[in-house]
Order: sequence, then structure tokens, then C-alpha cells
Amino acid sequence: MIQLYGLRLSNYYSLIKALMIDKGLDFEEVKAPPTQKDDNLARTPMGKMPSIGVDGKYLSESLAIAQYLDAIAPQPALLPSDPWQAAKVMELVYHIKLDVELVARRCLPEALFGQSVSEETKTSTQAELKRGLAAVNRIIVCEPYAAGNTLSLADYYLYFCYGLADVISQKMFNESIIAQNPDIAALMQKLAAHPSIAQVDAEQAEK
Ligand SMILES: N[C@@H](CCC(=O)N[C@@H](CS)C(=O)NCC(=O)O)C(=O)O
Repeated sequence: MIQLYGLRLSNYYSLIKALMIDKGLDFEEVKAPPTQKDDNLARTPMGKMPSIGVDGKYLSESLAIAQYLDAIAPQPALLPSDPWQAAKVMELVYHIKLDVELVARRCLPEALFGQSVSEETKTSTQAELKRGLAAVNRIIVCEPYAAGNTLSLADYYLYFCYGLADVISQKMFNESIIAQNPDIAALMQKLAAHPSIAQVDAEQAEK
């Protein structure tokens, strides 16, 4: 049994939960808010969520966790077997994660937690978000899935990263990053109906 630590409100926690459901893994959810307390730092060295526990050992960082899950439960595969296509999936994942989600996240305190961020941060976030979105638009396929023919790790990152970044962008800049690209909007809808993702969203709503 794997322990999944974190909170359901976290997009990366949700992503890992969807992967574990799709892979048919036996897991339990353990509520663990992001803190700098010793017990949490032992699981996740930055104190962030999610992390997993396996036989008393711990692993953090969603990409590392996804890699581990794919190794212990290879089906359904998160990456194509062709090395080039697999690397292209990872390229897309990195741009979604680092150049869209992580950029939008700078405004998270104001967008979702009632704090304020500086005008400088807002201006630089909006400009860099535009650049990140353009980068993703240049390489995303969306026919029928984010990176091509099959559902891959890129679809999970698209769904959970764009979901959060879209909320932030709408609140901060009055712009939907999803509506800007009809192909991505259609894929997001399709992914929302994917059973594991629909289950994660429903359980998040009930808290
Ligand atoms: N790079 C990490 C990011 C995880 C992350 O940003 N988690 C957020 C919640 S979605 C968090 O714990 N934030 C609290 C903090 O930054 O201290 C991953 O991919 O797992």
C-alpha cells in the first residue's frame, strides 16, 4: 500500500492521485498540508505536496513520483515506447510545468489566498506566461491527445497545470488561457471526462 501525502486541493497531488487510479495501484490518502515541520520535511525536503510513502521510505516531486509509478506499474504506460516520442512527451511536460504553471503560480497568493503580489510581479508574470503559452502552442498536438495518438503523461500535466494556471490568469489578468486555444479547450473537456480525472475532481469537490 502506497501512502499519498498532501491535500486534495493541490493540483500536483491530484495529478499523482489520477495516475495511481489509472495504474490500479493500492494507495491511501493521508492529509498532510505543506509545512516546514520536521515530519513533513522528512517526506518532502521543500515541505511541498505531494509526496508518497512506500514501505517507510518517502519520495517527493511529481515527476519523480510519476517515473516511479510508471516503473512499478508499467500499464497503462505514461510514455510512448519510442525513445524520441517519449522525449517529446517530456519536452511538452517541462514546458507546461515550468513555463506555464510555475510562472502563473507567482500570482497564486493574490489570486487564491487573499494576499497581494507586487505590480512588478504581475507585469512580469503576464509577459512570461504569454511566452510560455506560445511555446506550448508551438509543440502541443491535441489530435487526439496532448502529445499525439495516445494518452500520456503530458495530458495529466496539461489538465492539472492548465487548470490552475487558468484560474490564476482569469483572476489576475481577466484572460482564460484555455479559451485562447480551442484545441486545448476541447482536450481539457475530454480529459475532464477521463474516469480517473473525473473521480479526482469529484472527490476534491467533496473535500
Ligand atoms: N515541483 C513540485 C511542486 C509541488 C508544489 O508546488 N506543491 C504546492 C501545492 S500544489 C505546494 O506544496 N505549495 C506549498 C509551498 O510552496 O510551500 C512537484 O512537481 O511536485
